[in-house]
Amino acid sequence: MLLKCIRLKKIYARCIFILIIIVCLVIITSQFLPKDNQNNSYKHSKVSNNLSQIFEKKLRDYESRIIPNLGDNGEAAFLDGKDARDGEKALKKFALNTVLSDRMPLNRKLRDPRNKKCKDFAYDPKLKASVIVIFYNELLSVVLRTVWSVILQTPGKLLEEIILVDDASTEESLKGLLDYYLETRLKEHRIKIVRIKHRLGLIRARLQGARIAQGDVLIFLDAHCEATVGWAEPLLSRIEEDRTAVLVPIIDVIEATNMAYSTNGDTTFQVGGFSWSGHFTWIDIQEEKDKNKLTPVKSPTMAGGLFAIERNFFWDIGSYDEQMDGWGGENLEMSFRIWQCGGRLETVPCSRVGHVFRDFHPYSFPDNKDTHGINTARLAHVWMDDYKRFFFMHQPGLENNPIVGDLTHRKQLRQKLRCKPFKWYLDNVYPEKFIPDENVFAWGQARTEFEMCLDDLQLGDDKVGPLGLYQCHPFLAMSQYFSISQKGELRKENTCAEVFNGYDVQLTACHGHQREQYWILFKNGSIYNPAVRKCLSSEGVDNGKGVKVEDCKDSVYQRWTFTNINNTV
Ligand code: LR7
Ligand code: MN
Repeated sequence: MLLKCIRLKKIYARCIFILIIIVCLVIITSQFLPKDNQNNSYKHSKVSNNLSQIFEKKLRDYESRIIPNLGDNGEAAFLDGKDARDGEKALKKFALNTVLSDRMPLNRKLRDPRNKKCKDFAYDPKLKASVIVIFYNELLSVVLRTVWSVILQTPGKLLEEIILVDDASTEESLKGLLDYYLETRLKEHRIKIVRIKHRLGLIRARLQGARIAQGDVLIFLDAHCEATVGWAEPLLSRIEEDRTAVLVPIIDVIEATNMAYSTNGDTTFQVGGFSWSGHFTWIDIQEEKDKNKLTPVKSPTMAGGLFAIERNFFWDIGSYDEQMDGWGGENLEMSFRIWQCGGRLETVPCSRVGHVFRDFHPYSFPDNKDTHGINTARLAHVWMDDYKRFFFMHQPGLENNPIVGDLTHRKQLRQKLRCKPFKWYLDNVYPEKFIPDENVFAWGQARTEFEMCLDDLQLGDDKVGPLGLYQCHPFLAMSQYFSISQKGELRKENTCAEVFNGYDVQLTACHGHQREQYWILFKNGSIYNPAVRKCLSSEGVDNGKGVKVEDCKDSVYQRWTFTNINNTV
């Protein structure tokens, strides 16, 4: 009996001992567990005392290495010796000189890049902005410089909050250290952090930020931007005037090599266009009346990373396509949707923000999926009506591909909002956009009797190179798609055949002034260039080489047959 009692006591003691150990373990691990892993926390979480000391030391070390005034006024900055060499290496790895960024003050002062006359506008908006900055594995100093620039350049009464959205970064410094920085260095500012547990891609990450925003206006920024003086006022004022206006600042370049803030002068800027391959492009302002304007200018599309939109309007007009993954396409989707469904997109010349343009993505994508292609296929199906044919000529593999996903909701949205057709958009918003098979004299393959076709030889759309000759493909591929435009250009989307030195034929940017870019297609199939009084010829041209112009004669080498001829133009 006694023995039994002693044994029981021992068991009790053991149990209690184990219990105590478990409790201790729980307490210890909860101390050390990074708080941000626990939840999609909306307020940055308090950093524990132990970690505080570590972070404080890290930040002090970091701050002591900052070189005062480096990069001030947005001037190019340079480091010497090993730092310079490390910077070069970093540039290759991150597409950004991270070494330099880490040594530059986080609150560097930029010069005012605006046109002087912008100061004459007396903006006095009553609206407040929620600035939403999304990031995935960005450099901490670059993210913080973005935050600082917003704080320094936005009057307090116009700034409701800054919302940082961490799209499940794996970079350690963006976790507790960032929280600690905000808690200690930017305590008095309203900054929230949304921590996403599993990477959502930039589209859904922006949505997460928008969901908790409380300001009247949402302003989205990439996490490597610097706002400049007076950037917010004209955006908010314009939205106050018209809540359906979605606005883009002039996006200046922060050089990835030396962090210089560089502009294209203070009057010239471009607006957004698109290519049929589904990419955003910069285009010149077409209408004379809009050139050199300082008030908002119509823009057919936007780049996507930096824009302001009234918060309720953002939701009313369909926010984003939540089924878009990763990166890309959402900018054109939103651009088309805004115009087609009753809003407008404008560039605001008196608002300027710098953006670090990187040569490549310093991050990888889960599953290596072509999210840009898939997302663009989605938007093509929903918004582009029959004009999607051009996109799918570039991406035939995506046309009937289930990978594109279900589109029911987006199509319903388009109906619900009674959005206009894509043709309306082209006619009214972007009339200068070249449509390869509309209002043209001829289009398709231009073939000779020897089954050889004009071919761009895979020349990039912004490059200059020979107008080539290649075996005709059995189907109409984009590389062999040429048109004779109403203006008499022999062209592709943005490049036109031009005669050089009276002999050579090159594809080069269409300039619209005709001369050596002017061609006449005769009934007998000859393509004549009046400026040099010669005809396009394939005589003696090898497969994959450039065609030329020669004196016109009745020759099989000078006869071209287009797939389609339009007699009505
Ligand atoms: O999975 C990801 N999750 C993210 O949160 C991948 C990226 N991101 C973040 C990233 O950290 C960055 O802050 O998303 C932001 C944009 O990514 P970038 O900077 O790599 O994109 P980008 O500047 O090369 O690309 C442009 O096109 C994109 C298309 O999806 C987005 O719309 C970007 O916001 C957009 N950037 C701009 O418009 C800035 C001007 C550039 C131009 C032209
Ligand atoms: Mn960017």
